[in-house]
Amino acid sequence: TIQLTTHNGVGWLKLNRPKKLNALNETLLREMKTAIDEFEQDDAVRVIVLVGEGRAFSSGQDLTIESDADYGEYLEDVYHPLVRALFSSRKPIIAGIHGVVAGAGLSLALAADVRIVAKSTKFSSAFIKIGLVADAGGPYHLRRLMRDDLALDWLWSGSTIDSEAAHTFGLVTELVEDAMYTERLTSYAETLAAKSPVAVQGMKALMRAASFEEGLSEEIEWQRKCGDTDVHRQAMQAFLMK
Ligand code: LHQ
Repeated sequence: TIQLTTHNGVGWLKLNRPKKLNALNETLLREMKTAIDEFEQDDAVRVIVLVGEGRAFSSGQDLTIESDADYGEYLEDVYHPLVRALFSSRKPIIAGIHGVVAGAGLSLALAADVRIVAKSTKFSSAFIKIGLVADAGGPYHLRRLMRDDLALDWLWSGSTIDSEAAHTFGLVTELVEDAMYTERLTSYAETLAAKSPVAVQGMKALMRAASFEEGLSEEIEWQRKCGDTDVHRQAMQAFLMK
């Protein structure tokens, strides 16, 4: 239900249940978690990209789940290990979003570091329409990205918004014409993968620093490591030579 490929330093994780618009079932979610762990360990993967096969990124939780299941247990056991793996990954995670993104599919996309979005994408908060709260870390990430009142207004309404509105909300890193979307996503990911992995991962870590002082103390370590890379030394030499 997922498809993994590695090319030019990019690990592609494609949700692959196109007939169900990549609805998230237990098998798929567990496979995703394992894949993220594998990408994290694999030195050939410098950047992770999440995408969906077919006409959507993801329609959210597979609603053929038994409605008398204990959703709390399901979240704890199936979603939370995955969203923790995404949150704690040292590598950049890019969500490539097209078509439709709904419910828990939206939560996964919001867990990525950046979102490259095709213009025709529709964003659906979905949850309230079936009487549920937003889950899978979605509210946490929404709070970082957009105003609290607008986030609540959107989640309470359950409305579907277009990509321009999502961009205004702060949910979109880069909006791309549909015709250019795949090409742009690939070049974005491969360009990032070609940069110094220590500097790229360090930037991410420092953006996550819990406080000003923690940031300062962490940058000491990161800049020391970066200063000791060939990429840096060669770039300095090239600058001084010119
Ligand atoms: C689907 C789904 C789907 C199964 C399309 N499941 N089959 C919830 C529960 C428990 C615990 C954990 O957390 C959660 C969190 C959540 O994620 S709640 C939100 C769940 N998602 C939704 O409520 C969205 C449901 N889907 C839709 O509203 C529509 O399908 C959208 C607006 C996404 C797309 O509409 P259309 O473009 O008109 O496509 P479609 O509805 O015709 O769907 C195509 C097929 O995919 C269809 O199957 P079929 O066999 O009839 O061709 C759908 O049944 C299936 N599908 N979403 N979530």
